[in-house]
Amino acid sequence: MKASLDDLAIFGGPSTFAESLCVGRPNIGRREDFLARVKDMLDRRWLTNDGPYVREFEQVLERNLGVAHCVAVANATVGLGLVARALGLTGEVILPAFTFAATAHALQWHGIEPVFADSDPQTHNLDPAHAERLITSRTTGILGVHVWGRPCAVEELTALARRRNLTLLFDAGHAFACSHKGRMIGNFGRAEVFSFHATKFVHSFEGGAIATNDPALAALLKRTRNFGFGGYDEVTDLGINAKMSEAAAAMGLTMQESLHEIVKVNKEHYEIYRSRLGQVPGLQVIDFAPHESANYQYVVVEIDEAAAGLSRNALHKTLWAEGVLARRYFYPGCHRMEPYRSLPRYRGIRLPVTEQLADRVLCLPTGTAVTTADVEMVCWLIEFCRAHGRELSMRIRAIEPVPVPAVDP
Ligand code: T4K
Repeated sequence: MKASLDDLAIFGGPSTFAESLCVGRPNIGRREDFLARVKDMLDRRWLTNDGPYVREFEQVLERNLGVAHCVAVANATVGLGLVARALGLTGEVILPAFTFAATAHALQWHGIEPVFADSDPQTHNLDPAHAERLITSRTTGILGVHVWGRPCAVEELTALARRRNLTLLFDAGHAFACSHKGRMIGNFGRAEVFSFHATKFVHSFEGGAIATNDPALAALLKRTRNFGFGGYDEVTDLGINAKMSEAAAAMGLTMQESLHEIVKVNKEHYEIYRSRLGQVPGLQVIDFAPHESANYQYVVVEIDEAAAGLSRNALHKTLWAEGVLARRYFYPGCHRMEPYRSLPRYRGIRLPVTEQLADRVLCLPTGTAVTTADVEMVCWLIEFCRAHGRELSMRIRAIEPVPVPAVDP
C-alpha cells in the first residue's frame, strides 16, 4: 500500500507488481489433457488439413453455440476476409470505427472499402442510425461488432440490412459464449466470426471460427480456406490457406472443456471490480445484461475526467508504472489509424462518440493468471489515484515531455 503520491512507482517508489499483470494473459486449461492430445496427434501423424481434431473442434463449437455450421480457420482476421469474399461483398461496407484494427483491415485487404460509423455511447456498439446515413449506392454490407462481448443492436441492424438489401455479418471476436435474447451469438446475420487468439478467454493459440446456419456458405468456406480445393486434384474456387492446424484445434478443444471454470473466474473478478470501482466518482464499469450469457473477458472502465479529476491517460501511465498493464482499446479509433486516416475520405472526419470512448476507456487485467488479491490491489490503486486525482494529474503533467499529437488535429 502507498502512503503518499511519492510512493507511486511513477515518482520513484517501488512497483506494486514485480511480475506485470496483463490484459489478455492466456488462460491455459488442463495442460495434461492438451499434452495427451498432442501425443495422440503425433502418433497418428495427422497435423493439419481438416484433421480429426479440427473436425471435433468444429462439432463442439456447433453444439455449444447451437449453430448448424462452424468452420475453423487460422485466425479471425482471415476468417472475416473469407466470409466477406464468400458473400460477394464489394464497394463499401459499413462498420464501427470503435473496434480492433483487424475488423477494418480484413475488408481493406480484400479491396472492400471500410466506411466507419460512430457508436452508441451506452453500448459502445455500432449506431444503426448513423450506419443508415452512411449507405450509398456502393454499399453492399454492414459488419457489426459485438464489442466486449455485448451484443450489438442485432434487431435494428437486421431490419436495416433487410430494408436496404444489404448483407449483414458480425465480428464476434469478443463474443464467444455470449447470448442475445436467449440465443447464442453465432446465429445472427449471414455469418459471425469468432477469434480464438491466445489473448481470448478460450483460444487455440491462434485461431478463429466462422459460424453460419447456411450450409452452402459453410461448404464454400471449407473449400476457400483450403486453396479452393473441391476434391483431390480439383480446384473449384479462388481460395487461400486459412486452415487451422491440429495442434491449434487440440488447444481449442482443451479450452472448451474449461470454458465454464474460466467464465466463473472472470465473473468473480468482474464483480469485485464493479462493486469497488462502481463507487468511485467519475468511474463507470460497463455492465452486462442480466439473464444473458456473458464471458466477462473484458473488464472495461470508463473514466470521465471532469468528474474523476483524473484523466484516463494519467491513470493508465500510473498503473503501468505499478506493473498493471491496463489497455486503452481501441485508441484512437480506426478512422484515426493508418492506412485510413491518410485517405482523402477520412481526412478530418469526426466520430464524436468513438473519440470520446477512445479517450475514456481502460481495460483491466482479469482471467485465470490474475488472483482476486491482485484484483483487490488494482482496485485499491485506482481508488488511491482517484482520491489524489488533481495533484496526481498535475505532477504527471510536470514530468511529461511536451505531448506529440497522436492523430491529426
Ligand atoms: N475483431 C476483434 C473485435 C478483435 O478484438 C480481434 C482481435 C480480431 C477481430 C482479430 O482476431 P485474430 O485475427 O487475432 O484472431 C490483442 C490480440 O492480439 C487480438 O487478437 C485481440 N483482438 C486484441 C483485442 O487484443 P494486442 O495488441 O493487445 O496483443 P498483445 O500482444 O499486446 O497482448 C496482450 C497482452 O497479453 C500483453 O500484455 C502480453 C500478453 N500476452 C500475449 C500473448 C499473445 C501474454 O502474456 N502471452 C501471450 O502469448 O491484441
